[in-house]
Amino acid sequence: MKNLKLQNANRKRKPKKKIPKTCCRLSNRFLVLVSCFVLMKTPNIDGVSSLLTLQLWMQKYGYNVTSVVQPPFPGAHYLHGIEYVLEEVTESFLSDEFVLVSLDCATKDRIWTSLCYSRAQTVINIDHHIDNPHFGSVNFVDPTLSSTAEMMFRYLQQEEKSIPLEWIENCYAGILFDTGGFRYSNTKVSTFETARACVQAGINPTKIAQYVFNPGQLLPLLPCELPWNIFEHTIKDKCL
Ligand SMILES: [Mn+2]
Repeated sequence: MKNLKLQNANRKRKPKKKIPKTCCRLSNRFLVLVSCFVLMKTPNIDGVSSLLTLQLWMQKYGYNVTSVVQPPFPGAHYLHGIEYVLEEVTESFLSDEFVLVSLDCATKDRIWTSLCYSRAQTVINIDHHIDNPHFGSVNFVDPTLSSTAEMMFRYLQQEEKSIPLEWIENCYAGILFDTGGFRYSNTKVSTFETARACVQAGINPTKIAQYVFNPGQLLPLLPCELPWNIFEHTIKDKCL
């Protein structure tokens, strides 16, 4: 009986819309990915990590993707794909038709940058905030999940046969950040299930926790294409 209930719950969770297919249908292959602005000088790791994961995912399908993230990046330098992002874009850059994908933005007013939003013909809204008013042309909004990064991981699980470890590391960092290390009230049984799947896939939770909660304040901005193990000792020496 319990198993049946679980199966039904899982069936309910399955999204009707698929992210790559939706992008295909709406875009002439030019996508602009954006997240929200933050007042503090620390980056919103959930927004940036889910954006970068989607960027890597869409690049796999041959999309021309431009990602725009509010600087500074140092606190997010460890995320995979951060080397591709721009701080802002000009009006002339946005003169062609494009589809805007907004990640982790509770309202359209929080999108970085507002120019990207005002110039977009179509908006795909991917978010987990309960008060999200579904401002997109297409909306993927799931307030039952802890974070946009967790949403992204669930979509990847449903839509991809195998997920690169780098993408999972990004997602796990976002989940860890938004739950405050599994301490906030958005931490649910399902959050631990997702975290379990990430660890089972091979991520190193200790290492990612070091990056999320001690993001190398004293370290220079290191090139993120370096593999994780090159940083490990440096992080241990300087931060712990
Ligand atoms: Mn979030």
